[in-house]
Amino acid sequence: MQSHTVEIDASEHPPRLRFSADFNVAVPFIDRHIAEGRSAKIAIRSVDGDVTYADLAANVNRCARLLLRLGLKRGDRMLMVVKDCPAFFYLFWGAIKAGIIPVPLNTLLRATSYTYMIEDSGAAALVYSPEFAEEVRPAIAGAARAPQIVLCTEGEANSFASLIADAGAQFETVATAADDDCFWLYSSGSTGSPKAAVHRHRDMVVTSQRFGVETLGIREDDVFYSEAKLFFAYGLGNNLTFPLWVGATAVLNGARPGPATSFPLIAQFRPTLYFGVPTLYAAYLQHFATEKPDLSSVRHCVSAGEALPAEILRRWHEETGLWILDGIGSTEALHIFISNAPGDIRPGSSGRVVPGYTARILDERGAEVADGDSGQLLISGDSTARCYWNNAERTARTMVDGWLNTGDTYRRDAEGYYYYCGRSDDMMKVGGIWCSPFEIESRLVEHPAVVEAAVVGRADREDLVKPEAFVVLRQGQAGSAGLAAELVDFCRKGLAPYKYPRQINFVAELPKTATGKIQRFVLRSACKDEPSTFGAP
Ligand code: 3UK
Repeated sequence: MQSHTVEIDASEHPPRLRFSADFNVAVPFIDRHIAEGRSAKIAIRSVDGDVTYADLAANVNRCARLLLRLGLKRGDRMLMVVKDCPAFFYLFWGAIKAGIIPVPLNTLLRATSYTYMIEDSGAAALVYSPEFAEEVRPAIAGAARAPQIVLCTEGEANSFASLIADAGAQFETVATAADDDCFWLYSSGSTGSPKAAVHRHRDMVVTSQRFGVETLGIREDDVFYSEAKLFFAYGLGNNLTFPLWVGATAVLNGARPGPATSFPLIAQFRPTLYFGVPTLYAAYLQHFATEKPDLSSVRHCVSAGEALPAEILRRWHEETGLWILDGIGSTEALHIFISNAPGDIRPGSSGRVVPGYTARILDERGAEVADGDSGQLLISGDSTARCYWNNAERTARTMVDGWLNTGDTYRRDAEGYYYYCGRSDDMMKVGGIWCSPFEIESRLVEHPAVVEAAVVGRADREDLVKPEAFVVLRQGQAGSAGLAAELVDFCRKGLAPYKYPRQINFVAELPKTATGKIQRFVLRSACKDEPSTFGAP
């Protein structure tokens, strides 16, 4: 077997994947397309122009050369605070080709979160898009140990764009193995500090093949469009991994997703595969009254990140004639491991187990539950993270004997369809993005009027979860709509912009256990029947 190749043995079901001894995943995803004659094919499209497979391969090589020339070494971490643009591809794949570990970060975060990740990762380099300078620069200044190399992607002398222009386009791939560490992705923790899932070279092959090819049926003539950004595992799979696995085309949106930016892209580039999140499907349905995009190019719509309410699926089908395939994935599993499939859709269900993965639902004692009963969902498969970086305790709790505890409560019916029943911790998904109640509470109590706060998720009219706060005010402070608006604004300024309570309830005290722990479940049930005091503006 040649180096850096993967054989797919279709005589077995699911087909077996065999990796060569030397295996650097940048070769099958980037260089293979040149060898297979796709040099002139367009790999990436955006409003800034097209990038062919030949340009992509050359720029990946230039990036790999540049990173080594700047002094980075094999195994070093390179943080990326980069918007969806071709440079994201060059950096991510260029680093991998050179044996450097790229770590894409959520671009919506604030400086304190970046400081934490700089310190936690011990990163040797950080690359950022100029749009995020305002949070990234103070984050570096505030870190106990700053990365030795800091690069802006464009717009200044010595930016990444100007430096790679001068680099040669040839590069000798650094030899790695399929099981070697390849890239990391941070995921939020319930206590507020994020943890990095360490992924291997093989993992992107597994997700592309198992979910991409074998479940969704992705093909070379597909055009991919993902509303979820590349820094999310969901977006990374949808728009960076899957298209490059089958030699297809990705459409990038460098701006915030929404009708104003997405609809023109859909009209211009006519995607065949559309990847959204429930909150956006719901928002677009609202928007259809005024404007409706031409979705006639789309073969399949996919949804993940949070459960897709059956009603949104029904209305989307009514309005567009298209079904949405809901699937559950995670940063730790890298992509979707239970999913609905074309021609096999159960509204309100996450679907069935994706080929190559195994799922178990366990009760509190660790025994498998009967069909119809709910319990903890565990999965195993070849794309799951090796560990969390620098967090043995968390790794031991979440990843046991090859099984990944998802933290989700699920039930399975007799036909093998899985139904989401909620989280087993206090974490919530807002618009498909993790939101820690603890983080919002910590921000609220920084406000001079607030003594204590508790945040829980509340389902809105569309059945999508939004954070709601219960706030105890300092003596002499009176709750008012004005103060509620001020607290919301205070959260929006200090936290990632989506992490703010949509409702504020002023209460005299919070329900607590004998040991003083907030009983969020009491507040959650209160949410169900009582109207809220003050809505967010
Ligand atoms: C929740 C869902 C119900 C669930 C992701 C596709 O969301 C992704 O990764 P994250 O690490 O979050 C994982 C958690 O999100 N969840 C995701 N999808 C669904 N709950 N129905 C769904 N369809 O709590 C899960 O544990 O941000 C999604 C691909 C890759 C991903 N990383």
